[in-house]
Amino acid sequence: NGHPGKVIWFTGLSGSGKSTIANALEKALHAQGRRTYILDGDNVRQGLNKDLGFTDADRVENIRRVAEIAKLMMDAGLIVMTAFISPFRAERQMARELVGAVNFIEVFVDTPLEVCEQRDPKGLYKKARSGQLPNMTGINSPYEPPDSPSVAVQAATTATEKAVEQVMQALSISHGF
Ligand code: GGZ
Repeated sequence: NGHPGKVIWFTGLSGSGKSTIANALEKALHAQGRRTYILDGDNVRQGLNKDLGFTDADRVENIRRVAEIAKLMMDAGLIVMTAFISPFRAERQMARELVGAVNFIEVFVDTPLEVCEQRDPKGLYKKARSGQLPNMTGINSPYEPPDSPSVAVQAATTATEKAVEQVMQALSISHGF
């Protein structure tokens, strides 16, 4: 079943719940004694990728570097979760090919824009709506939903623990976990 490590690639809008589900999934994996790491904006965009913003080109480069790091960490035997918007199909496909399809689980956190916009914990959607933030995903920057993700979570109407079960099930079915 491929590599002992895996890459669980979350994709979805800002505020969709990617990090929440990744963190809950990490707890479940730890309970099974597995070693994990979560890559997200907080630990990557503040450091390695602090030269990058939110233009299309910068997002492409952000995701390219994230995919490369995820692969290295997977090679070290970790279950790596990535929680980035990763708005473009082409870059997610690139990540899948780099990591190897057998080791790659794509999780679409499919929360409607209206719900994300209502949550708006950082006020980014409001800023974008009022014309003060260019390139906000879903407002004035595109999001391309996956065509055939391993898992699609309706996070607005699904309890986090249920979402974790969905991902765990996908792992066991297609990856021999
Ligand atoms: C989207 C933005 C933007 C713009 C700042 N568009 O909800 P958050 O705050 O904590 O997560 C979002 C994060 C998105 O960064 P990613 O690295 O995941 O994006 S990508 O995969 O497209 O490279 C959001 C915040 O950064 N943020 N400005 N204009 N999200």
